[in-house]
Amino acid sequence: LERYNPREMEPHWQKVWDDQQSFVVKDGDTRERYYVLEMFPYPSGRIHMGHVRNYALGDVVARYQRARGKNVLHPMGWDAFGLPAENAAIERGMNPGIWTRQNIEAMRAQLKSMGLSLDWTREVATCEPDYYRHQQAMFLDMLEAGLVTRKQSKVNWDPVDMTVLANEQVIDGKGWRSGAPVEQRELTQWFFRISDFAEELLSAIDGLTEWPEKVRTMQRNWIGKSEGLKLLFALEATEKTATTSIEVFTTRPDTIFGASFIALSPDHPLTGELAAGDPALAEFVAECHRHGTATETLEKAEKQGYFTGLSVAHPVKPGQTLPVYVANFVLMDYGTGAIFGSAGHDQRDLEFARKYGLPVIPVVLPPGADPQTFTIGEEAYTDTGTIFNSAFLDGLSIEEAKKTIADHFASLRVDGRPQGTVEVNYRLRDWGVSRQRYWGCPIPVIHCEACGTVPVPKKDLPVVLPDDVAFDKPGNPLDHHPTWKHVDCPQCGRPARRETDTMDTFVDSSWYFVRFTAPHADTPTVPEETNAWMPVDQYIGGVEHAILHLLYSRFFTRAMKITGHLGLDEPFKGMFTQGMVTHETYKAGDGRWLSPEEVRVELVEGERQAIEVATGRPAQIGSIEKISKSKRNGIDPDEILKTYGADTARWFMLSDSPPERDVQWTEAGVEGASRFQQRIWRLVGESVAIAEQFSEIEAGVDDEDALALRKIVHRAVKQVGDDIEGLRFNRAVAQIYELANALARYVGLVSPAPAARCAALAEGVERLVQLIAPMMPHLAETCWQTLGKQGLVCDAAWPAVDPAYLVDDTVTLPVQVNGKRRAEITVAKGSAQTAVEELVLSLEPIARMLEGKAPKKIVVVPDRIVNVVV
Ligand code: ANZ
Ligand code: ZN
Repeated sequence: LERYNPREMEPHWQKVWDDQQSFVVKDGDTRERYYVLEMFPYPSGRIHMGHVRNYALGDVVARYQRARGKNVLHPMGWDAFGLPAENAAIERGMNPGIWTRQNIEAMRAQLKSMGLSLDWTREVATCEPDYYRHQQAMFLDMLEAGLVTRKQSKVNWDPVDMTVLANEQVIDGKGWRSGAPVEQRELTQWFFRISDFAEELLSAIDGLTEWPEKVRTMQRNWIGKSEGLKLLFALEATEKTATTSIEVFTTRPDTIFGASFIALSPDHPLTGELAAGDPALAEFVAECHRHGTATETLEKAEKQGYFTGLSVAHPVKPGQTLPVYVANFVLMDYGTGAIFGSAGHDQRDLEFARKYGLPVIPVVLPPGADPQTFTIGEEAYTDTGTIFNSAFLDGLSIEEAKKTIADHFASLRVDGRPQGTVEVNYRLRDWGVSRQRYWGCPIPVIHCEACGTVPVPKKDLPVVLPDDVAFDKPGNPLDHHPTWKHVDCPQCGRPARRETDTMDTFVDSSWYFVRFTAPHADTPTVPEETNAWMPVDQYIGGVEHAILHLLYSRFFTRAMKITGHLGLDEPFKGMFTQGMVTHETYKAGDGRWLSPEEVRVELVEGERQAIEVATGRPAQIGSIEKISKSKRNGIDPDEILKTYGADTARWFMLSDSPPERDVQWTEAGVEGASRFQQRIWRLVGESVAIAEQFSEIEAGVDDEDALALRKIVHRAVKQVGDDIEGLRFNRAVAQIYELANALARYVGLVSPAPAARCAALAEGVERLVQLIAPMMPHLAETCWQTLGKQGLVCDAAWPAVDPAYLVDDTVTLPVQVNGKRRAEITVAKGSAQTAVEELVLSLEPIARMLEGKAPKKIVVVPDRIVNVVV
């Protein structure tokens, strides 16, 4: 038998699937629908190993659900707008559109060579006017529905890239690409009002039962609900301002007796007022603005304060006052933009107090601690305990104290208002979608001096990005374009200016999964079609998208519902986040990182030793790391696909570790997968050869070995199905390995053999081929054909399981002839009557007694006894 040749067979089957449109959703298919989706890729130019893993996982689900008789939607597209295309344009002088479309071509070919069961007729690319015109239409609908606002806001400004950065793009206070220190600027921007949905997005998480708990927690934390108190502090009389009180937001009013200062945000109105008459304060504020707005940045930055000279009355210690500072760690857009500091029980407050010599008064006593001796050292005490040093709160728990103090302040008045009011706050901010960039979806509005902001009439959509743009100047090429932004106002007809901001690419990816349900429609969705497919039954992707992409998609789905495009709230029923692909790292003696191709790993006295191929010198084998450019430990999927074929790569991705964990790519692992592929091929060849010795395989009666094999086979079918449904692909793979082993052992046993044995083998091999089909689809098709089966295995129904074979125990039945015990048989518990009868008649002692005659009667008491009457 010849070796299996994936290089020949994989393109062959890919063409067959293509020609037969095997994975195209058919009109009028009324079977139960199943929508499986993997996160669509950014067309960077080449697929990476993370894609291989993601798409291998999704394809198993898709092919399995097809085999289960579902009408499966499994589409693919391109998240095609974004900064890298623009940077490539700048570096190579190439239009971002050309660069992107070339990359899509190349990557589509790569994905096709993976043999994924995708419906390519539904492909969408977010950079095509055919896609983004619908996004523009929905933007207008959202604008009308009050889901969009335009407001001044502070942004992270990258002075080198000349763009606004999302908080996630600010790393250690620097732009993620330029590395330049980020500044703060005020700009008028477009926002989606996601914060109005904070409570709804939070409470609906409870219903997402098919999501990983980890992701649900990340979503909850991001929304960041906190319940606390708004508290008014009366200012001591001063010349510096007419303001008479400061309002703070606190989640820990129970620590009020430990208060030692008030701090205002640098952007607080009162700060601004004071700074106008205090140049040193103005300079302090300016210094604060030289840092990014990212919370992370602020948290890491050293705590800085400026004493305003003002003070407030201590609200629970008559006659005492608290100094008012401006502090860099107080954000204007959270709570009220002002806090009271309780240094004993908040780390930031503690650092601040220590730095400015303010008192540290502990008011929460840890369980079992001695109130006489308990002090705060380097760390604030933030755990549970009993309130002390707090007059009427003494002895209460934190929760009790919170209630008591809330009631206390509710009944007092400052400036004619209740001094304390209960308040819920969310960390979730409105979603700023404006980007001062070319390669994105144009925001469809026009600014007119007379009419203000005017929506582009829907009949004028799409607002198409111009192709002829220049990147010779920093900033947004749409701004510098000679004609594009100059238009007439749709309302008054006077010369007006197009909005040159484009949308955040997270908008594009917030509804692509919806578009796949009606990718060619003239409207964003076709409600009957869309609602029939949605929600996505199983979504699979990287955990790096577990927060923003999913949250924005959940919001956008709601926005689409409100604007009449969709009939549901939650877009993803099942969510799965896969682990990363890792690889060993290698370093040359001089510290250079070496790529896996540049080293050869040998066994030297039982130890693995890397040798740099070019120099022949030993290299160091480093730690196992996520594949990255900087460590040069990348593996090019193209090389793997060429060398081993798609099935091997897919098999290895599925086999090695649970899909939610990281998988380490190793040569040895891939080699093993490749050997297994050949083993299956040999097994199929052997079983065909054995079958050929019998012109016709009749069912016959299984003997003990055949029965044992049937059990293994049916159990494997059951468990592989269960494991795939539970997304435990590595366990499914392990089951298949075991099945292959059992079949190989049986081949040794069976030849030459009675027909029944061959039938058991034939069934086993056929099932094996069906079980590997979702994972190694090309090999499976080849085997299917070799076995002489009709049609394609990708169209074959998932094999049925005979529950009789799943019964764990066998039973041994005494066999009587005319009431006298003559023999015994061992059968699976609950075996069918006829199967038992046949088996009994084939027993040697019984056959001898019958002397070729048929018995008068056989009585089978299931699982008990067999009586033959002659
Ligand atoms: C006094 C206090 C004492 C606080 C204590 C904490 C511990 P979460 O849970 O995230 O909502 N805070 C309020 N507004 C702020 C702002 N704009 N910028 C920075 N910090 C702000 O956090 C609420 C707590 O964060 C509030 O409770 C407040 O400090 C601070 F032992 O008030 B706390
Ligand atoms: Zn006008």
